[in-house]
Order: sequence, then C-alpha cells, then structure tokens
Amino acid sequence: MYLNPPFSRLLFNLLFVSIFFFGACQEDSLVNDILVYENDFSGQDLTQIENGKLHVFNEDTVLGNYNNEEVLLQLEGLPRHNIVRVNIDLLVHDSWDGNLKGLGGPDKWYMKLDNMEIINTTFSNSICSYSYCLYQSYPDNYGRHYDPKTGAININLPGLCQYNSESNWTSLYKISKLVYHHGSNLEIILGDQLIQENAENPICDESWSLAKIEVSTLTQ
Ligand SMILES: [Ca+2]
Ligand SMILES: [Ca+2]
Repeated sequence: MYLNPPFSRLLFNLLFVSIFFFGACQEDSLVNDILVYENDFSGQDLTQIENGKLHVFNEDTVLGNYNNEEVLLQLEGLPRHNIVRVNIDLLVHDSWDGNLKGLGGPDKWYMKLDNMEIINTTFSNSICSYSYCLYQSYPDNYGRHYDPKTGAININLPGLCQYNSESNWTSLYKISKLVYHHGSNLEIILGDQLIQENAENPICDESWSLAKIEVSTLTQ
C-alpha cells in the first residue's frame, strides 16, 4: 500500500511515541505477567547468550566484562503477548566519561530489541565540580545532560580494573523497559561504543557487566 509522505511520517511518529513512551501508560492495565527468562549468572548458564563470558565482581558472578562489544540473548517459544518487560542490573566500571566529545568520549551504551533501539545513552563515573562536569545522558537517551551517576542505585562499589583498589568507581543501575512486542521469538542486544583513545588497555579503562537480566511477557 502506498502511503503519502505526511501520513507515513505520522504513522512513524505514532509508532515511535508508542514505543518510547510506553512507560507513561498505566502499568496496572497489564495482565498475564509471565517471567520467561531470568539469569543472575550464579549458575554460570550462558546457553542462550552469544558472546557470553563471566567474571567475579565484588564476590558476585556477573556477565562481562565488555568494552566495544555486543551480547545477544535469544529467546524462543514465548507465550502469546503484546508487551515485553526487560529488567537489567547494569554495572558501569571505571572511568566512563559520559557525553564528553573527543579522545575520551562519548561513552555510549545501548539496548536493542529485535534490532530496534530501545536505549542509546551515555554513562559517566567522572568528576563533576562547580566549574567542570562530565555529564551523562542517562536516564534519558543520548543528547541530554545529567550529573554523573544519576539514577544509579549504588555508587559505592569499587572499580573493576583501573580503579580496582578505590571505591566509587563502579555504578549499579537497575534499568526497566516496557516495549510493545509480539511474536514467539525475541532477540535482545546489549552493547557499547566506548572511546578511550589515550588508554593503553581500553577494557581496563572503561567497561561494563551485567549482574542480572529478567524478561517477562505481558498483555494489555
Ligand atoms: Ca575514561
Ligand atoms: Ca571514555
């Protein structure tokens, strides 16, 4: 069917708005909340994960760590649904620079569902003083300016590598997204585009890990 440009643009805008602002809808109208995948990596189960690797951080087995990499979680045989909820415990390690442009950044992290970008943001663990601040875009998408570690639920963790002997160099974020989705298969991609051109060992300078991921299907 041919759609004239204004109408197709309207359709696109409606789709965009419905995907990205679903969180504003009433969650209490959702039913059939079924947990279809849960992994805190304590069982070392990586069977549905491509590019999965494990390490121990702060006495906890976690997925990672990653620098300029992608992880793919593949789920099949999902029950009938029209919405999925993805909950993630994300660990942001060491010297992320947020929105900084140049040799040090921006330091981006993203999530895609079935190749559709749901999150594309930056994180910062760096300094923020009255005169100089390396802002981050989270909890919004890239382009916004929030103080480093905004939205983190724990900022007192040690760094992983470059700052492994210092506290306050890993930030833990609990991220939850509701997204319209139907079909029995789902691919979730998590990845980063970290920039640290002056670092000898990039993954030691900046990296991320996943402490937990939960996926649920729901109907509205
Ligand atoms: Ca850095
Ligand atoms: Ca950087």
